[in-house]
Amino acid sequence: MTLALALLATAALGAGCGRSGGGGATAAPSAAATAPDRCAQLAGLTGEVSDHGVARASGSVLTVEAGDFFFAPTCVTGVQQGTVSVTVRNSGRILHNISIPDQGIDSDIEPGKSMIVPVKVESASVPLLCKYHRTAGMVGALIRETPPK
Ligand SMILES: [Cu+2]
Repeated sequence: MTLALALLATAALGAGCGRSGGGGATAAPSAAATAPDRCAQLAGLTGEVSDHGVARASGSVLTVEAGDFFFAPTCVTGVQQGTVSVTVRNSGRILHNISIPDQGIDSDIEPGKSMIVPVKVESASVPLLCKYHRTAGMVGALIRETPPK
């Protein structure tokens, strides 16, 4: 199932690069359809991903919304290397959590509250998750700025 979706995603991305997209073949808006695939692929996210899009970091200010049951944006691209401060705001109606196990980050966030989490961005992609709703696809990632070649 997951593999099939990934293959579909790849095919959709390939089609999106050309201008041949006739539209109407699928009900989903093309932007929404391609962004999550790209996000999951870039970040190497596996399993269920409740995708709420890709957004670029604006300087060192990163804000991620934790909703029921997703992170939005799900992938933040262009994140500076080093330690960044990520503001996670729980816009949902229930308790959520921001966890980055590799970095010992595991913080609960009450509904309506925000939390600023210092995150080390060294690798190309730093996956994050809500430990309570991971299986519901409440995952995301910070994707490092690609160094100029
Ligand atoms: Cu959650």
